[in-house]
Amino acid sequence: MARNITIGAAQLGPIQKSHSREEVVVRLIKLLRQAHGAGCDVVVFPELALTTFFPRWFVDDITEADHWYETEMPSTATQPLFDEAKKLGIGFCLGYAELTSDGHRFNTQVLVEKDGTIVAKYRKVHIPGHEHNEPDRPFQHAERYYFEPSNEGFGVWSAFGARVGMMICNDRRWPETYRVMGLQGVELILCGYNTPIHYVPDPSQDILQGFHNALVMQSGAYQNGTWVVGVAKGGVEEGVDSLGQSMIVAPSGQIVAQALTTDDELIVAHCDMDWNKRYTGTLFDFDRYRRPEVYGRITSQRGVVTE
Ligand code: CDT
Repeated sequence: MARNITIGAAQLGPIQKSHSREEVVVRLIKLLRQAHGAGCDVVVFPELALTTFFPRWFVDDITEADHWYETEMPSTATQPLFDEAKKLGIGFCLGYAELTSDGHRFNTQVLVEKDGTIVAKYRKVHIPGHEHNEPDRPFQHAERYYFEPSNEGFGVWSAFGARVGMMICNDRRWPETYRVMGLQGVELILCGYNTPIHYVPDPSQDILQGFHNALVMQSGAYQNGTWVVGVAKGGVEEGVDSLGQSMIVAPSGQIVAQALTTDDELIVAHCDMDWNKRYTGTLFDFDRYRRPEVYGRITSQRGVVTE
């Protein structure tokens, strides 16, 4: 029997500083209903989908930023989203800033099944940007100040009748992210992102943002024979322009759906989870062809060693 999942990628346009969580949740529910109308089994929202991308500002006392974080999920503001999804029988994946009861700060995504149960929580592993205030920048990317990197790694869970994994934004640029999930039989990877077009350390990359976004997700999908769903918060947010181009990528590496705007926009694809086997059972039959005995440096070494 074919294992088809209809997936909605619910791109968001900008969320300004003045927008409340309640206002954002109204937008999320609108996209959720649209996804339900399109027959989606699951809808994927972006990274930090409840607030503006606050790491663009630095505050000397981090507790002044506490209001950007969720201390529980569902929270009071997001409960209507959880309730509506359960009522409609549609799953979802939602990114948010998490502040734990013992004071840890993570960039997190939650995966919710069609019956409303929380399947898994994923905390971002690769934290980009900088730790300290860099006042000469036009805007900060202080994720390394606001979030600690998760040591929990990349899990893969059973959901929607498939093997589902998660990654967040910068994780998608690292091949290890996909391979660790590929080795757990992942069939579908869900990823939210916020990618400013202007890359301050090397502006020559600005014009390539869309190319690099597609490049990493298409190659990650193909090399691991998995579906990849990348969902942006795009558009001009507090003066910073961010990439849209949300996309759904097949295990062949082909883009099967892509957003046309940088605003709230739903794209949908009917995804056959058995398509994966054409790749994982042939060219990328890991058990037959991989050579882990010569890949030791991948896990024993972090930076480049030339001698
Ligand atoms: N949110 C996130 O991880 N963004 C980064 C921006 C580049 S690093 C400043 C990304 O990899 O898209």
